[in-house]
Amino acid sequence: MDKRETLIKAMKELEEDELFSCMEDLLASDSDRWMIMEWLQKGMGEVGKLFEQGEYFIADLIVAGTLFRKAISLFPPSVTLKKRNLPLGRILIGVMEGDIHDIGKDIVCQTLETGGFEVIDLGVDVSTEIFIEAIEKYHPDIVMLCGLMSFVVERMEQTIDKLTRLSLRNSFVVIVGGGCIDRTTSQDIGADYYGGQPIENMQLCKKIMDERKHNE
Ligand code: B12
Repeated sequence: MDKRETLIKAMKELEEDELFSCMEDLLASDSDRWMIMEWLQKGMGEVGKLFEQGEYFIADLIVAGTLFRKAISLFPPSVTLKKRNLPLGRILIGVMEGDIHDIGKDIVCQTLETGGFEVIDLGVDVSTEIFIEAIEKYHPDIVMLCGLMSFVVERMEQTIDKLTRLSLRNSFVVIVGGGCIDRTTSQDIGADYYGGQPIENMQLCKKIMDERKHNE
């Protein structure tokens, strides 16, 4: 079995020793962190499938989440750019009400901060009202709505609608992301963009900020 298969299988089967020995080898060989992350995520997807099939229980999801976080904490710290005088832009981010999955959101935040953005993280289970209060308080350039549970797509749409009705919608760009949504649905619910994977999302944010500065 190659390293990719070993890592995915160890994540899927929640084999801690195997997972960390494989991580050690990959890090020692200077493998790309985004590639490792993708493999870990694939393993997480398999965990999700086993949960759906009734073979895994909620306790297994908790173990999977803990192992994933521990695995990615082994990456050497990224060179942070946030010490520059001005951040590239201000981003407000939160996981929609009813959803407490935050591993993906945290990776997105970390990537953005490393890339030089100021990130205001509202955490998980964030209601429309909390988003509105925070938007009025912080005046972000970009608002990111996140979720993994399918039902939160409707909440994303309701939140975007409410922001439009309050005439707040034009002052920032809305990006949606997380496993609950895809590009097509993001357009259906009135978001400006679908964020995709963290690096792609950061590049998108840089492009948005360039355009905003250009239009000032
Ligand atoms: C770990 C896990 C948990 C952990 C979460 C721990 C934590 N602190 O986050 C715990 C145990 C808490 C949990 C609970 C539950 N879970 Co759960 N969970 C998972 C699991 C296995 C992995 C999720 C994960 O962290 N993946 C790794 C991260 C890195 O990947 P990611 O989230 O996709 O993020 C990446 C991208 O999507 C993107 N991204 C993420 N967010 C954003 C945001 C933006 C703006 C952008 C641009 C990009 C972006 O970047 C990330 C990095 O690449 C998934 C299975 C799966 N296929 O995802 C199920 C899954 C999400 N859970 C599920 C369910 C059903 C539940 C529970 C209802 C179970 C229960 N009966 O109680 C509860 C719900 C709790 C709630 N109300 O939210 C279902 C959801 C079904 C659905 N579609 O609605 C899934 C899909 C499992 C399944 N197949 O059935 N879960």
